[in-house]
Amino acid sequence: MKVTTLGEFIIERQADFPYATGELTRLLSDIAIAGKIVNREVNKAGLVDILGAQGEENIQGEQQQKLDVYANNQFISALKAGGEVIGLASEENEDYVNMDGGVSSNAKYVVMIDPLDGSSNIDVNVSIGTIFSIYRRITFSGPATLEDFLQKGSEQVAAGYIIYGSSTMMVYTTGFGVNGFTLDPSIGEFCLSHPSIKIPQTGIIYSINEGNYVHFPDGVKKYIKYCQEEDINSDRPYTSRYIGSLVADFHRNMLKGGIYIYPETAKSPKGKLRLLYECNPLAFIAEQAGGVASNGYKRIMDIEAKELHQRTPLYIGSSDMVEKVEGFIAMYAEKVST
Ligand code: AHM
Ligand code: MG
Repeated sequence: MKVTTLGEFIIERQADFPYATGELTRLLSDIAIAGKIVNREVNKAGLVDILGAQGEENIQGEQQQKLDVYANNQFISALKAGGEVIGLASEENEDYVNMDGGVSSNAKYVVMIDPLDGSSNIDVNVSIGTIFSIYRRITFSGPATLEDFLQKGSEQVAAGYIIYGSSTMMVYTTGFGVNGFTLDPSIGEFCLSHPSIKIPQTGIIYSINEGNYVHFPDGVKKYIKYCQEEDINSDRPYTSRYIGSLVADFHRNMLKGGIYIYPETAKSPKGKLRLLYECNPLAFIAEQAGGVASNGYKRIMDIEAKELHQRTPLYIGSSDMVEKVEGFIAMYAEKVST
């Protein structure tokens, strides 16, 4: 059987766009190469002295792990050298990194990235991921400015993730469906393994950190009880699966059908996850695969971004399931207001 590599696939796709310049193709290839390098380090994390905390906190006040820092540096240097990116914002940097000057002077894209999400799982050999989001800059020249980064998710040109799991995969969309590529370590190439991914319209998996139950909004509490009730017609009770690694939880639910929820809580009224480099890119992928991504009230990709590290509640996955929980949230909100 003929194997299609990621490189071949993006070049074949580019041929459908006669005016394409190849810049996005090169940018995606740079991300894939940096991903392979990060994968190599993740795979040998138990072997070398790379495990454990770096001893510094990032802008969110969380402990940075050595591999977070390593991954951040890899993606920044690959994209700087590639010359297609004018600026990059990362979960690991308080401010965005400007890349103007040199090979990037005429670059038209900005990238937002979570270089290693779920990093608390590194030390215990659980799947982690890289999430990225690509926009066209909206300013015309010179260095990137904050407004280039604060675009709505609906303006994304491409988005994707790399999951470092039992195998390593890159999944991405440019707005024409979602395709997944599994890394074949013997040839060092991502190979097309999951063409045209579609999220089942409904599923039987719900993923949420139930330890926070007492802090959840009432609509979410009621939805969880609904998931746990017995009903043969709708296959309930559903199955609860929560890894605590967003990419892995999302990936499983996309392939099998399910919902991932990180709601606002009494402790974190804006939720935990970040809009620009965690929620928007996964929302773009979810929608392209036929799913839904919401903050409980509205589409994630319609949210106005006001700051780089903005947080939002996230309800994402199979359309019927996200709509169901939105219904519970709306029902409770009505009861409160009447
Ligand atoms: P991180 O960006 O600091 O790694 O945190 C994001 C992670 C997600 O991968 C995961 O879904 C979530 O945080 C888990 O949070 P919690 O431990 O509160 O359930
Ligand atoms: Mg993260």
